[in-house]
Amino acid sequence: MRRVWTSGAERDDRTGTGTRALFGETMRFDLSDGSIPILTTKRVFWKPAARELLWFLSGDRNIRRLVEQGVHIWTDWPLAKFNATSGETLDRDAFEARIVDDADFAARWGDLGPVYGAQWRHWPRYTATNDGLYQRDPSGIDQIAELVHGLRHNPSSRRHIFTGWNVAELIDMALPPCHMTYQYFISDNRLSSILYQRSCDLGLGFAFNIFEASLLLRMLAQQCDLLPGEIIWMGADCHLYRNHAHLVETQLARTPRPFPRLDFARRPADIFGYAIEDFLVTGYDPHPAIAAPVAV
Ligand code: UFP
Repeated sequence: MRRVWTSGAERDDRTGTGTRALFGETMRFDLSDGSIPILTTKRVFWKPAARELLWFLSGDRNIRRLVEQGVHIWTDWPLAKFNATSGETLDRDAFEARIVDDADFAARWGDLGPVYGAQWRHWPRYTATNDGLYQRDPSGIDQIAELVHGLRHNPSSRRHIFTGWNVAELIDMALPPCHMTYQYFISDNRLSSILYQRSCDLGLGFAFNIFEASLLLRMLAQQCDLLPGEIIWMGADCHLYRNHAHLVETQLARTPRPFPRLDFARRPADIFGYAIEDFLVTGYDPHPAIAAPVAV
C-alpha cells in the first residue's frame, strides 16, 4: 500500500474516482503454521467474506441468499441497474428488503449474471447435435469438483486450475471477475496456491480476496488430506482510490500484529458441505475498523 500510495501512477478509472496504481505485484503468505491472513492494521469483517466464498461455491449468482444473511457487498450493482432502468428509485435498505421479501422481484432484479459461482460450478458446455447445431448443456462443467478430483488422484498435475474468466460471458456479468484464476500445487503433502487477480482495490477488496483464497486453500487441503503450504497472490492492476486517503494513511501508521489462526470445527463430507460455523478463527486482535467508500 505504501509503495502504491507514494509511487503509483495517477490514473483515471472506470468509476470516475481516480486511482494510483502499480502493475504486477506479488505477495506470499505462509499458511503452514495454521495462520490465516486476515489483515490486522484494520478490523476485517471476515464472516461476510466467508459467507461470500460459500455462496460462490454453491454456484449461486443472485444476491438474495447473501442479503438474507446480512451480506451487502454485491448489492450496489443490481441496485444501480434497478434505479437506472426500472423507473423507480429505491435506497439500499428498501431494495434489499424487496429482494428478501419478494422472490419474483429477487429473480428479476437480484441476478448478477454468470459471475464467479456460475462459472466455477457451471461453466457452460456446448454439445453438437445431429443437425450440426450446438446445444448448451445447462449444468455445464463443475470446475471445483474437477479440481478436488484432480488434487486427490493426480497430485503432480500442472493443470490444477479453475477460472472465472469466461470470455464469451463477460458481457453478461455485473462485474467481470477480479480474482480470476486459481492454480494449485502439491509438494511434500502440502497444498499451495497462486491467485491471479487482474484488478485489485488494495484499500477494500484485497483484505477479502486474500482471506477467501486462503480459506479455500485450507478447505481444499482438509478435503484432500493435505497440509496447508503457501499462498502466492499476484496482482496485475494494484490500485488505491484517491478518495481512500484516510484509510491508507491510518493503516500505514499502524503496526501489524500477528495473523490469527484458522481451525475447522469438523470435516464436512465434501467441499460443498461447509457452513460458517465450521470456521474457527482465534487470536484475531486487529486495530479498529476503518470505513471507506466503495467505487461502483
Ligand atoms: N475489486 C477487488 N476485488 C474484488 C472485486 C472487485 O479489488 O473481488 F470484485 C475491485 C477492483 C476494482 C473494482 O477497483 O473492484 C473493479 O473494477 P474493474 O472491473 O474496472 O477493474
